[in-house]
Amino acid sequence: MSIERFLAIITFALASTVSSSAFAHATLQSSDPRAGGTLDSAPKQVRLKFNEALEPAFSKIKLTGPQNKQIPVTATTVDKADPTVMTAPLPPLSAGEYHIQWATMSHDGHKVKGELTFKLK
Ligand SMILES: [Cu+2]
Repeated sequence: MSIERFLAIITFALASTVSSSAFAHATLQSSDPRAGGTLDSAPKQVRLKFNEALEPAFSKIKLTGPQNKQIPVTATTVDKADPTVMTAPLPPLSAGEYHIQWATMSHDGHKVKGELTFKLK
């Protein structure tokens, strides 16, 4: 291998490492209610914790209840003290299965979304 080719490979490897860490997407790390959980009492809010800071303008939580009914979630907020966290207050919920759908964008401009389910006794 020539020295030029060797340097080209090293440069490419370094560039890939830098870009993958600088442009990693926001990923959900934990949630309350937690995914797949069964609750004894109705949660008062949804709290989602991500691995990086979120853009408030693109951060939204939606809730679907039993019989696929849309539950109005009025205000999704990105925590000012910890911008990796978004929360939304919930109206009173009755027993059944619920789906939380979330969408957000990290500072690198990549939009991500996901869904999780919980049950209320
Ligand atoms: Cu990204």
